[in-house]
Amino acid sequence: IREWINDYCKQNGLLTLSVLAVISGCLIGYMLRSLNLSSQAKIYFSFPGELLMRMLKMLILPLITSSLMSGLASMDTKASGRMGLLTITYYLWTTFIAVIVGIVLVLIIHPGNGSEKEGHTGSSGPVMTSADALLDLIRNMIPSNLIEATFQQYKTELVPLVKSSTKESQANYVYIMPDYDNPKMGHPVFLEITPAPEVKYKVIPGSSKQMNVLGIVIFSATMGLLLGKLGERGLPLVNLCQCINECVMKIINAAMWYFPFGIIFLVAGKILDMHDPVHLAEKLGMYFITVLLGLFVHGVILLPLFFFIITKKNPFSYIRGLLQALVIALATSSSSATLPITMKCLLENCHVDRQIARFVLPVGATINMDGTALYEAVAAIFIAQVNDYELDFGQLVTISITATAASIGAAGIPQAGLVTMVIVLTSVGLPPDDITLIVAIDWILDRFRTMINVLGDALAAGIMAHLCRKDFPKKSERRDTVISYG
Ligand code: DAS
Repeated sequence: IREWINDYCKQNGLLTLSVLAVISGCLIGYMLRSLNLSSQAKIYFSFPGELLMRMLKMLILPLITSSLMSGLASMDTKASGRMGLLTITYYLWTTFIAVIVGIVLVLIIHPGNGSEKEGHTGSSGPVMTSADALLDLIRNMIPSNLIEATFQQYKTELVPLVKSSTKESQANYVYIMPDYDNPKMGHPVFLEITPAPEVKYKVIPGSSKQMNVLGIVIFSATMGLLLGKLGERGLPLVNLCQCINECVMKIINAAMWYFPFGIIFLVAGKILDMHDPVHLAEKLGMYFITVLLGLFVHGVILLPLFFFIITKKNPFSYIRGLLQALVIALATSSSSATLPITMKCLLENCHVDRQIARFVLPVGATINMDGTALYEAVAAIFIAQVNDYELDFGQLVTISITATAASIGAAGIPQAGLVTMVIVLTSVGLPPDDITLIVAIDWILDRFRTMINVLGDALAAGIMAHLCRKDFPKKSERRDTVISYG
């Protein structure tokens, strides 16, 4: 028994601790709600969870740049070109399938029937067109200042766009994305306030300086490919990236033992902040179930089926090696923040070739968001149903395309999918303000869709490792080869 316990702790100790941390975080959060803590006390209580998020955020830039630059530089361009094309094609295919799953389910279940729209006025003031929103996303993908864009991550200023002298006194919704860097804000996921009638806020993608990792990925991938062409002249930088990459993985190993502790406070702090869950769930229950059912069908049935069909391997033993990353995705609701753990799981538990993981994961964490795409399609059609707005086939096709595009543009940070949903809503003439119908429970659904996003990326890496096994035969570490030149 002692040996079994020893083996179990070595293999699954951290995973078990993390799962127990999520469960105890929920229980502690619900118990503390009855104490009606002050907002200051909530901020102090959430502090260990904030440290966890900062640790993970700190690793994103060095991990992505060093992985992509060293990974691509040591690949031969023919092989990396083929893998890149296969990866992007697979990502687009699975994202589009996720959207179709979502649309079919929301049309069958029809959750938006009979939901009353409580005091929601249509959008007033400048309406964000889908073209503006789409342009804004592309604008965000090419940050004018790479370093600044990185540090803008998770920061979101909500710009008071419309200072209307409206007289209506309905509760307006000020939606503030989690701003971990601004302690005054604590962790407000959603504030329902009734500001003075003269001010009405709106969320638009442009107002959120959410760092879009895609800009960094494009830059790093380009640098990696160019470095590969430099041959020996590029070796010093390639070696540097290899060393940074290995050091980052060692830091991750060390930081991981803090994660269960941080997860307890991160989850409990969120629960402390949330609104009356029962009241909201009554109204949005069917919508909530529709999204979760869609994520289940896509993540537990379709993605593993694709994996099995292509690799002829058991997908669930592969997924078992990813459980730690899926728990972190659930706790942090951020694909980017989970990336270091996903990388570690792929390399150590799933034994995916390092060069493939270094390319597939960072690209996937930014453009491959099956969970988000499914969610945005379901949410848009749910909002149409609540508005008794019958969508025709052409509009459903528009939603499937814009939901795919919006998920590609969403950053891997908490609730990014909600912000990019403006594109989908405006593309079929729905009022963007109706986001407020679903925002209160978005932070819960965000966790599950982030899990599916991470799962999709990791399964893609396993599929690419199978399809490109001839291009990247199992060899001793590339680093030794490169260093020997050095
Ligand atoms: N939280 C995002 C992610 O990290 C997903 C989303 O907001 O839809 O993948």
